[in-house]
Amino acid sequence: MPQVTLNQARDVLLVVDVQNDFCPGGALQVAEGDAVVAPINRLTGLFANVVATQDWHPPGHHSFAASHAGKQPFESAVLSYGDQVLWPDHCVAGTHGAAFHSDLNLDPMQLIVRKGFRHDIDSYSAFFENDRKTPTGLAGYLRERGLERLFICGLATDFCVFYSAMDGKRLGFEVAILEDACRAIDLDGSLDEARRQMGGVGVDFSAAAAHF
Ligand code: VGL
Ligand code: ZN
Repeated sequence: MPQVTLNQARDVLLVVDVQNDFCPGGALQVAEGDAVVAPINRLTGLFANVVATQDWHPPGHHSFAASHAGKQPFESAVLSYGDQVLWPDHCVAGTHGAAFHSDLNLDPMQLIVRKGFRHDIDSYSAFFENDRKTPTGLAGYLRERGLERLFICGLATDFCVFYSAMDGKRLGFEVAILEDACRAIDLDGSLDEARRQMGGVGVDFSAAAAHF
């Protein structure tokens, strides 16, 4: 869809986790994570509706490798709700690492959804925690506002962007990924797998930040 025409009454930009810990120098740095800031600042000026998410964990969160004896970051563990990648400590509530990148313009954000704040459960998706059923409240917010088509950008393509897109489709929203305003962690092929699964459920990859 080169040259995207927005329907401002029903379209919403979802800006995922553009936080210091996911940018170069951060605890869970994503290669070129900070490269999403400039395109996102341009996009937020074009959409009438903008929502952001913020990864927000208590100290000693269950998704942190350091909370599991003998486990290293990027290994997996089986938790009560299923498999979970174990991460370096990151996005601890109130710390510099959890803060948004300082160049990200927050003024257009109408709602900031914090997620991952329960000690025992991680939350990649903007819609559901990693048990796939505890809601964040975002679906109700979007529905009450009549917002039906999501354009997703931010970090990381293969985790929080991916799960948000899959859940968005599952909940009946139209979903497009602005891949040039996303960057990936790419753990053991996770980016290709995320693309494959998103394509399989009809997530739209044809739009890009450069088309606006
Ligand atoms: C994320 C891993 C752990 C993300 C958050 O924002 O993609 N990834 N927490
Ligand atoms: Zn996290």
